[in-house]
Amino acid sequence: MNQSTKNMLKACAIASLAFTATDAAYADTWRYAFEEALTDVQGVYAQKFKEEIEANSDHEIQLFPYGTLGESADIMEQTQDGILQFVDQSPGFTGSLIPEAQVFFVPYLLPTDQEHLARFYRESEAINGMFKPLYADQGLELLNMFPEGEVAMTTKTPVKTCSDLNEVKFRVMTNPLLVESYKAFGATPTPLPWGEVYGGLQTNIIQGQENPTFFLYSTKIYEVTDYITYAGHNNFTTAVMANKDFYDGLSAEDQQIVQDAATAAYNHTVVYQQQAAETELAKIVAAKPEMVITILSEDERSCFKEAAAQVEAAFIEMTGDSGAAILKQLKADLVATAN
Ligand code: 6CS
Repeated sequence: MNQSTKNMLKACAIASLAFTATDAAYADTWRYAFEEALTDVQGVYAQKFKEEIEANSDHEIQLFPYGTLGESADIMEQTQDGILQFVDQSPGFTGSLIPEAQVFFVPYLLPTDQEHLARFYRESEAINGMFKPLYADQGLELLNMFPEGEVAMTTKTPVKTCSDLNEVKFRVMTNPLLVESYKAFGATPTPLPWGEVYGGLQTNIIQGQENPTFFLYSTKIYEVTDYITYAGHNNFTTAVMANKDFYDGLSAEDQQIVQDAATAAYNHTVVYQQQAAETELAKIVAAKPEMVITILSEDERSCFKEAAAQVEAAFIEMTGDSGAAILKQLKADLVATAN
């Protein structure tokens, strides 16, 4: 299918959604789009959310996995416009809309311990208190943020230290702080939507990217890179939200059903994703035994850790008092949920 046919089909799909969504507040089919496949972590959350809503109400959830309605930026726009009722968009993309959401890209801010992370996202005041009004300002009701696993760098050449990233065009999600981060790591950051990553690596337009392990397997990124490197510098954060006008228009009972479904989906997903990194890494090794997998030593991580201070300063510069307050609270929340 050529690009103009694809664009036309997408336009038709969106037009038909818009047509049937005129009474979204009263309809009992709610549309939910996310950035991954049905079997990926966001899909696991979405399926549980759907199961809970449908078990506890007469409403139906229609799921739109990655690619069915466009890129991450497209599904956010459709949610803000009220065409979709729910969306999962990661701060990696939301950072350009809500600059404070870039806090999740300060390297080494988040721990790698997944149980700590599961407590942190559930209980954090920064997430559940301070971020809510920032999302609300963009017409979004923030329901949950949750972890998808430690991110690994995948490259065509070995990475043992920052200087190995010199001249590497490294794909990042489209937010300015991630660009700062990979600049500080010594690479040439290249912001791109997800759909351009596999082809970009295949044609050598880019030579590296980062993502959690399960995604490296499910999207076959291991086919177009030869080295997987864990520096412990970040965990992938994602967020689920509703269109705020739609949410505010629900009855108190329906709002409670949505909140309960979000809690159930969260609890289900944090358990699921804890084992995903290990099982999916084993699948990569089985599919490509020559893949070189490296966990950097403390020594090897030192230049990445040193770069973190520069990225944190850039975050404060970009977001001012509001970002500084969120960062401070988030650090306190991490300490409070440590055990
Ligand atoms: O790197 C990305 O763009 C994608 N990574 C994940 C794990 N989920 C969705 C996102 O589009």
